[in-house]
Amino acid sequence: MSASEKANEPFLITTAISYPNGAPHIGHAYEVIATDAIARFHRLDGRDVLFTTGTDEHGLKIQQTAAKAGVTPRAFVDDMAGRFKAVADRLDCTYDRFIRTTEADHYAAAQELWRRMEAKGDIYLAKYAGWYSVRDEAYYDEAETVLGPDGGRRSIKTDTPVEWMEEENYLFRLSKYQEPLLKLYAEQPDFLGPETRMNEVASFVRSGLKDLSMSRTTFDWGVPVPDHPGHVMYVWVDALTNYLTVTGFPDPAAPNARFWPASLHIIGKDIVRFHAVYWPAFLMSAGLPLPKRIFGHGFFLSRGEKISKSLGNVVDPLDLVGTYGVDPVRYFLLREAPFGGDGNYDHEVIINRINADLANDLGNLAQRSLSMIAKNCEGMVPEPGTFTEADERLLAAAAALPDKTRGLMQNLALHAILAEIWAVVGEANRYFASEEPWKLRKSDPARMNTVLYVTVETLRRVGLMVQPFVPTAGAALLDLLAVPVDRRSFAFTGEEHRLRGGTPLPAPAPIFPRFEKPEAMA
Ligand code: ME8
Repeated sequence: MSASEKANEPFLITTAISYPNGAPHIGHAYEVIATDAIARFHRLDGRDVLFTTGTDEHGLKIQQTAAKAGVTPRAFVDDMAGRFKAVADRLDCTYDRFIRTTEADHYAAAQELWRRMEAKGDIYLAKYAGWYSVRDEAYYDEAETVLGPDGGRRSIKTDTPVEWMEEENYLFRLSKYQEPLLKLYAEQPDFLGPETRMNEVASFVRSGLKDLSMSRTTFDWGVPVPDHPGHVMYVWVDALTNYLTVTGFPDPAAPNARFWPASLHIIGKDIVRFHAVYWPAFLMSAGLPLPKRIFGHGFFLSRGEKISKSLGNVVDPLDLVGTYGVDPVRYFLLREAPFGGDGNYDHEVIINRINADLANDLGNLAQRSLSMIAKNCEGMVPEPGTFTEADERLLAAAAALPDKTRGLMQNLALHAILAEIWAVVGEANRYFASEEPWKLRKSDPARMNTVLYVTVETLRRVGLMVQPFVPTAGAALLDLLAVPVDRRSFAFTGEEHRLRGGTPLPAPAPIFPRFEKPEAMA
């Protein structure tokens, strides 16, 4: 939630839409998992959430890749979109719509946005020439390119080959929006995060904006420009509009119309300029409200190297999940790197995280306390006696989690939320070890009951808070604590919803098994 937002407003949260010209990789997985965790958090906190993700299916690159594969662009994207959707499903992502830019309602939205910008006088026909990168679907200035070792020119920023292109196409008066954009950044500093990205974008805009090429005539795999046969929209114009399409734009009476303006666009750091410069400029031109916030997350690298097909280190998210399980992969990706910074992906680090944080700290504590209850308390939540200072301290630490995590969520500090939750888990482990309930069984069973009670009530609150991040394990833990499914939102974290002594509990079962390295990986 941005500072300017109220807790009861509808909350549209989106991922970037992926290019389906290659298979889904760990970067795509990271983005959709993080966005899902944020969406789940707000839903559990009682907000009206619309969460969308999808595929960006037009452009020359897709047309060329399909041609190479010997199929039509349509058949190609149909197949690939299914693969991206399957990954989001397998990662337990609770998107409300998987939007594909080849869908009919998206064409209608993109064409209407175009018409409004044109009606405003912001779109004009001109001859455009420049160094064009097919990979980036973008033109570069000569100064933004260098001669590569093969004698061909490349973009300095993205290291992709560029070729000289000249076409007559439509341009957007981006230059007109330089001042309004700078005003936006100044008045709404949380429009774009993290702060470093805002500084980069503001200085890019300050250095001067040139009008933007908006249509292509050299290929036809795109959304037709309305009333101008032979032109298709520049793929970014069409792609950005997906965020409006999902709200039913342009129909003000559409069921999802209340979700515009979007609350949060989650994107990677490489596409910040498109979202924080072009997108608000298009919307200003069309007279539409601007998204409240954009956040550019970092990149996941494989042992410090960029993930790329040529380096042969592309990680298939389905393989990763097959090896480690969905919740461990979600936990690892969100815990490993500060959201906004880059992360390193490494098998050893994943295994350590799974075994230390999940299996030992949380899994073992649940297993030990719940098996003691099964054996010594007739399988029911024990009745606590008077709380000691140590009991109160642990319960208070757990009770502070919802407010602490809400605060951190405002800054999208997902890794810090997990660190806070696991700090309480650590505290609970120290408490359990120092209270030694297994010794109290004979010497002071009433005190044993209290210690076990405090431990499982702490686990209940932890269980509620981990749901956005590790949904299956969170649900399993709450099942073991007999917390009814309709009492799992953050409204139930409070004291008055504590576990009740005498509630029968199911037989304990492990929630996070240890990861044992198969021979082949050792
Ligand atoms: O950019 N680590 O699509 P895309 C983390 N279609 N995130 C990564 C990553 C990595 N290694 N590699 C890519 C596009 N991403 C456009 C978006 S939105 C209107 C159009 C992120 O498939 C990347 O930053 O290349 C982007 O947010 C998303 O994955 C899709 O990238």
